[in-house]
Amino acid sequence: MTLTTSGIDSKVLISMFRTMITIRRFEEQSKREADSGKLRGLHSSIGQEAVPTGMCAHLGDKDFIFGTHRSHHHCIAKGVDLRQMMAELLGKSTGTNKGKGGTMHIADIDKGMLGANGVVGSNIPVSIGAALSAQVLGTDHVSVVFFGDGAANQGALHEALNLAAIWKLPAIFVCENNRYAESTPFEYAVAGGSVANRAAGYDIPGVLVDGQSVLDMYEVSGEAVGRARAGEGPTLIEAQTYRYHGHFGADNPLAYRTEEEEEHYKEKDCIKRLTDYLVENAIATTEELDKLDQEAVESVAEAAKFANDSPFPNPEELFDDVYSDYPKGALVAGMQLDGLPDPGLVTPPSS
Ligand SMILES: Cc1ncc(C[n+]2csc(CCOP(=O)(O)OP(=O)(O)O)c2C)c(N)n1
Repeated sequence: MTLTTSGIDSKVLISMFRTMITIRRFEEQSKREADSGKLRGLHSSIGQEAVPTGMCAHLGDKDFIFGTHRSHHHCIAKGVDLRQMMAELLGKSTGTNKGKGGTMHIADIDKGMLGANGVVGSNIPVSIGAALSAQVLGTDHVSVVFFGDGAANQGALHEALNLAAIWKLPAIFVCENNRYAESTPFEYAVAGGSVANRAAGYDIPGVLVDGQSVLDMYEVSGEAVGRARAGEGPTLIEAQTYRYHGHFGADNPLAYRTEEEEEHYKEKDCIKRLTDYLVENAIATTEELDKLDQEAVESVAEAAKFANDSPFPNPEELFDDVYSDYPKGALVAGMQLDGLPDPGLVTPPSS
């Protein structure tokens, strides 16, 4: 291990650079696919790469994360396969969800990515269920939920914070405050001026962090993950970040914010800052980082080719994987559900 001035192993720093540049190149390709009409409802995460990268650098496949409608960066940081992701974006049968989830509903259980979700705030209570499963099973796995500043105003956050606090669940709440919920400014919609401050009401740590600094994100995430693994309970993190594009690609962000504001945040770009740090501290050369960038471009291009060449799902498979066969042998977060009553789920119509 080679510790740097930041106290972070140089291999971890390079790995985080690779993750962030891969997210950016993936999102650029996603936009090209959307512009050519093959993908609808793209919510770009460009600008926010450091938030899940700094957090997921502390997580393994057995730890859980939950995302939002804007979750490509979460998935990539957690190690979801780029080819399967891009195929999912294009609705192809080779996608993570066999093409039935699309950009807003990517999930990969094997990687611990338990789901993006288009319903704002909905994953917050689900995430503490996963945290509870880890506690009941006695593992040291943690559950992390990412959500936006808009979602922070959903009552579900408060219910989940309360339960996680009283039961000391291994849960981490990460608010990605990108300053807008669609076009509504944070200052207008969020009382008290901070999401992190809300932790005080539950007597848990609330941390405000520069979400455009992957070094800072890595540090606060490490503390939160350490607390959760040690049985010391949840942490609420508010990462201040910015989305460079509009809410979902078809809106004009300059209708509700200024070019000066956009420039202000772009000057603090997370990839540029890590690049400068790595070069100035002789951890990597510009040429080495350019090579990693080129590798990211190539793997994204390969993912796009794979996705474009893949078939759409067979219409006969429309109802496959839609209705669960729970409780017959179903596994939820590693928990066997045998013996639970038959919930009498609806069977799909035959025609
Ligand atoms: C329950 C619910 N209400 C409203 C919407 C419509 N909607 C989609 S995204 C969004 C804004 C969410 O803002 P935020 O949580 O800050 O996330 P961001 O888009 O900034 O990443 C809204 C209102 C929705 N999908 N679900």
